[in-house]
Amino acid sequence: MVNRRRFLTLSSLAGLFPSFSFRSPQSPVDKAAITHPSTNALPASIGPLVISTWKQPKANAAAQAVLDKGGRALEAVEAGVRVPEADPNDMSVGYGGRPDRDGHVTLDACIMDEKGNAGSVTFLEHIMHPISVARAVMEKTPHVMLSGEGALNFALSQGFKKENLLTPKAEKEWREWLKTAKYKPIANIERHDTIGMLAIDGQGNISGACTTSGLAYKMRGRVGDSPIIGAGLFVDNEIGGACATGLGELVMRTCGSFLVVELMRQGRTPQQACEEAALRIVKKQDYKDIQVGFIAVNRQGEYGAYSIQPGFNYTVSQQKKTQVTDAKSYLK
Ligand code: SD4
Repeated sequence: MVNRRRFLTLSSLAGLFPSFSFRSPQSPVDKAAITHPSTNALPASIGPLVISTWKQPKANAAAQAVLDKGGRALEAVEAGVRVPEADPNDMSVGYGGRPDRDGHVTLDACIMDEKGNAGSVTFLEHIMHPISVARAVMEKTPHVMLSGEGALNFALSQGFKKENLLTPKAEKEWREWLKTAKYKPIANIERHDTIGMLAIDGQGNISGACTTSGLAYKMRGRVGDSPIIGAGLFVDNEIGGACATGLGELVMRTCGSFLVVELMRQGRTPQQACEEAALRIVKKQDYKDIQVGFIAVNRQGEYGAYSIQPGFNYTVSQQKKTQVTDAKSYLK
């Protein structure tokens, strides 16, 4: 009976779509449809483009400087996100980041290139540029992700310097927080600056980077979405790239950035894909006081952004112009 019903559904679909062919799960993949990423150059007119989460004109400028000299998108995103990593006033990333509830600054970062290579570090302490350690994981180890002590030891073996990342300002705020120690993230009040950055270079190749100190006053050992390939960042050179920011737990549960890229693969524009991924979260999870934002770019150089709460913005640099734009949001 079930089989008959399934057969009827399939045959009526076939009637509606004469060119529709049914593929059994065992069917071989259509190899002709697979293109090699490096053969997929963009039309030159699209030109280099950089898009970042939040207000990041300095980071975008550093990325653009690399692209203007003909550099790779991978070099550009690394150079770009290193700017907030070294900025003590950016309290969601790298040096000066807010610590965990025990007063330790622990960092998460990942990077992905146009060939689908990926590198990531999680729960990394004492290293100012986790994005460069993530790149070294990608390029110099057979692994994708290193964590905690192992990530630190690897970084030191690569010549990275051990530093104290807790600034007096971040320590003072943390000690203030300790007086009540109520842990509850509040959308856009606990200021977010986590940077996710996507770039398209002059060759039409796409890369992305994401780096953060994670949620302020998180439990020790907590890792968010930002260093997780497919959650905080995903790039597929044949389609485009996406980054997420906000409460990582909600992004991880929905494989947010991977979802955005897959929705673009199915034909959504970057804007539609960001909206649909955010709606997926809204539909399944308690989002009322919680922020999640997505940015995305496709191979045609179209981009989009969307968030659950108002207050999310993003920075685009293209043809020597940089613009910060408020993203559309689900709640008004
Ligand atoms: C996290 N997604 O650790 C990060 C936080 C963030 O801007 O994006 N802050 O969950």
